[in-house]
Amino acid sequence: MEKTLVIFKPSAIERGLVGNILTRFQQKGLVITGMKMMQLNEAILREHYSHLVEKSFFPLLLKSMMASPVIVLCLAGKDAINVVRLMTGATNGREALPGTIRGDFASSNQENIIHASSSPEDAEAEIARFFAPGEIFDWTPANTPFIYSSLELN
Ligand code: IDP
Ligand code: MG
Repeated sequence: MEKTLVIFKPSAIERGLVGNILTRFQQKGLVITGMKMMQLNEAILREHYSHLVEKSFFPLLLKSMMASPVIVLCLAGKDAINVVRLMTGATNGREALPGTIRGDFASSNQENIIHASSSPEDAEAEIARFFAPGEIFDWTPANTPFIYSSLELN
């Protein structure tokens, strides 16, 4: 199954949204294969957001992402990267569609509740960035035949 990385940002932690968002992922049929709380620092954020380090808002983004511990999550499922991005919604919470996580919980470009990997290359690098190999559990829930048809499970 494809894996993707999600970060519950300080905006999710501070606002008590962890349970709600985790429930959404579980209801969708995504499988938790790794989960832990950690305090991010500037070094890991410069790597994670390397595409944004030159932006004028980057210092504020750093501060925002270090404002509290975060929870990192490795989710598995068929097409999990795309499924989770669709559930996440547009970057700016004011433009994210209702029904998406950002559309339902965010009103900001920066304070937008979760991070989700945006490509297979990013997902692989991000999972390795935030998890040691022994922290990811490859397991198959017993309910899998009720989540996917046998044709979808090859
Ligand atoms: P994404 O999280 O939807 O993939 P990216 O463009 O990769 O969006 O940006 C990473 C994060 O940087 C966003 O989730 C948001 O927290 C922050 N960010 C992006 N653009 C802006 C901006 O214009 N102002 C403030 N923060 C921004
Ligand atoms: Mg991104």
